[in-house]
Amino acid sequence: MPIDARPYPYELLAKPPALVIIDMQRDFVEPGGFGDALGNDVARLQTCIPVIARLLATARRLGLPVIHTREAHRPDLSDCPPSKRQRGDCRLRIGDAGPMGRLLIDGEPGNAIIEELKPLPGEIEIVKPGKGAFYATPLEQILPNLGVTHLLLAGVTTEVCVQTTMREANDRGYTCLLIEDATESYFPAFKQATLEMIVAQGGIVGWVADSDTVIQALERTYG
Ligand code: C5J
Repeated sequence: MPIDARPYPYELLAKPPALVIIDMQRDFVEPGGFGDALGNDVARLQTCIPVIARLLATARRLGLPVIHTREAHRPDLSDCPPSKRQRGDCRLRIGDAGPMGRLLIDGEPGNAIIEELKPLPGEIEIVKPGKGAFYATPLEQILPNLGVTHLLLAGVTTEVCVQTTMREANDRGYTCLLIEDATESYFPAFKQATLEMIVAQGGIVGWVADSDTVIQALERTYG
């Protein structure tokens, strides 16, 4: 049963797609984190939390593989290029101490995935030093082991880590769909532009659909 998507229906196979939830961590969605230090209005990102929570509950109930990602650097910053740390004109930089611990550092309270979307034991959590989830991570080995060919993407931010990951996956042959109300950006125009870029030219990067449509199709197909 296909998902009614743009630019045309997205086929669901007998083997279910994986739900990939990008960087739903306190550092991006809560005041006092990395996103806030860069001068963004983090409240904008919070609107997609209940949507992703519904998708996550559906994926768990239907037995879809779930992959969470988290942008993080080692405490010694050995995996953080100086060019990334120096970027921007911010009060606090990656590795500096903020109200939720050191910004964007693995193991700090502010780097954790938010409580509402916390991974269950056994779910895969990819810790990534870059914007894309394939760069310097084991994701490239994990997906073939799961037998997954199709990815449903959600998370933040649409035009940075979500789009980078979707493009990386598309180049590796994965058939990707971005769930449009399950992703958000600090910049509404960038979100909209990303959605349009993905579906342009016959779906040059993949497909886009809303969460109700995705959930209904998943329930009909795998329920
Ligand atoms: C950013 C992300 N925006 N998760 N990271 O730096 O999109």
